[in-house]
Amino acid sequence: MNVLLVSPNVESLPDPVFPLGLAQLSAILKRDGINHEILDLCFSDDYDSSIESALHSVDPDVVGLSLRNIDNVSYPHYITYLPFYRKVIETIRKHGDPLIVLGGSAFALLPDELISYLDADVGIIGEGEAAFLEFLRQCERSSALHKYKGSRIIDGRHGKFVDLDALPLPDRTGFDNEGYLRWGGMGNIQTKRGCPFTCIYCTYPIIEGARVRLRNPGRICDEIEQMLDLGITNIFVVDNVFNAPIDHAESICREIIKRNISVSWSCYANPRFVTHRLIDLMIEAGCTSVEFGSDSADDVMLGNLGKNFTVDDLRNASAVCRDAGMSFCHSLIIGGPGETPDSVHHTFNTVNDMSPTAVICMIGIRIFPGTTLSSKAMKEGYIAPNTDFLKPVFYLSEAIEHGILPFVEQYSQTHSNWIFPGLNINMTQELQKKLRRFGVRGPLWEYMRRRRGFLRTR
Ligand code: B12
Ligand code: SF4
Repeated sequence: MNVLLVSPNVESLPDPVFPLGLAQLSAILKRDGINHEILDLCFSDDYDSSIESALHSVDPDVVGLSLRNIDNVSYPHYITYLPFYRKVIETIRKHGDPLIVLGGSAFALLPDELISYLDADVGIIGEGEAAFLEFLRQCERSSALHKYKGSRIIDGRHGKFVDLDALPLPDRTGFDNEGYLRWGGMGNIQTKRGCPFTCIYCTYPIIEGARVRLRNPGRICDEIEQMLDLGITNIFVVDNVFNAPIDHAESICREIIKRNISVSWSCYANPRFVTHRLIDLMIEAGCTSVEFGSDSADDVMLGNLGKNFTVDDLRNASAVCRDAGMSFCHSLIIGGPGETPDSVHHTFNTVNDMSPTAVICMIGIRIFPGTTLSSKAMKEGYIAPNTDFLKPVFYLSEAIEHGILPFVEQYSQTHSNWIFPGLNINMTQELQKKLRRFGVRGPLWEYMRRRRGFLRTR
């Protein structure tokens, strides 16, 4: 049995992102002796010929496509990746007749819609490690692969979450690690899966489950050491929230310090679980920045969005980071249910007073089925029951709908450390390339305060 694992994610903003899920699947296939190769289209400058030559060299029975993003969830200038995925599949079909299997976070969000839009054979929802392997074993036993043709969905989430410590470490050897470090500024690692919190718009519990499963700090450090051997010196921790549970976060830092590992890293954090002790440990372990999933700095809006912290928690977390000298960023989502011009002004002023290194501000919330926001929007008549979610649909409170874009355009002119991805304000592809060319590593927002001076010197 020959397998080709494909990453068709060519998005380069905010950075090209290493396909960690595929590296994890590659490790599983290697462990079980299944012959496979990787085709990562991220840095290809001729997609058709990259696909053609991979098919020629592997002659795959099965092609596994890792679908990470549906669209860039950014309003108003959104990008959808689906036509590109369709083109990739069409090109594969032009050169052979392998079974096409879909998986990845994007697939988990819209499985029925994607399998039919992309005309694939099989789709696996959830963690691929157990379900994909089981499927390949079935294929091996069956002499007639064609019986799997025709859209079939396997739900890999049915109570069978994998034991993370029983997994082999991700196999990064078939990938362009140097390219990701140079142009993406970092590699990535996962220290847990699952999120127990209940933010109304969030898809993460659908993708990873609500039960938190932790990895052993020793295994995590083994993986970091392996990454350092590959030259990956800067890492993003992809956990939804790194610092909850707080004792797990502390144990990881202690293990990095104990082993004297020299690595720079950054992560997402929840402001409710920030203490001086944790932030000091994180800095000692090489952490250079944290990104808070704050969403708002208005207590009513935090409640409406289902957040489990208050504006006081945000103030405290910001003060702790400032005191310790840790770069920090607040990620905001403006326009949720109940948002008004007053709550927007309050949020902007309050966040500014916290003196963050940067702010990443999204306008409108991309609605996905299965979330509380989706049911609410349907109940309010904001979206119809037969809404086509393949197209980006955004929730934007009526009270701010008309004034918000001119307001942020104007605001950004005097706040150069505020990034508005949906409007390409203060972070563009040109700026990103420029900074990476100078060897800048880590999340680029870390450089927002220094940016002006940095560019002036050129
Ligand atoms: C960390 C993260 C980021 C970081 C990444 C940093 C880094 N250097 O790694 C940053 C901040 C840069 C980022 C940016 C973006 N992100 Co993001 N991100 C995530 C997050 C939280 C984790 C992703 C991850 O690494 N998971 C760990 C790996 C191991 O899991 P995995 O890839 O899903 O793989 C598993 C399964 O999916 C499956 N699987 C994977 N491939 C395959 C293939 C087959 C054949 C099979 C069977 C199974 C399978 O098995 C794997 C192992 O269990 C997810 C949310 C989430 N919880 O998944 C969002 C998420 C992936 N991001 C999302 C989006 C939209 C974006 C952006 C477009 C946002 C923006 N406008 O900037 C950009 C795109 C960047 C890019 N170049 O692609 C969306 C994608 C879905 C969607 N809505 O379209 C997600 C799901 C969040 C959401 N809003 O719903 N992101
Ligand atoms: S937004 Fe973050 S904290 Fe809230 S449910 Fe999603 S992953 Fe969990």
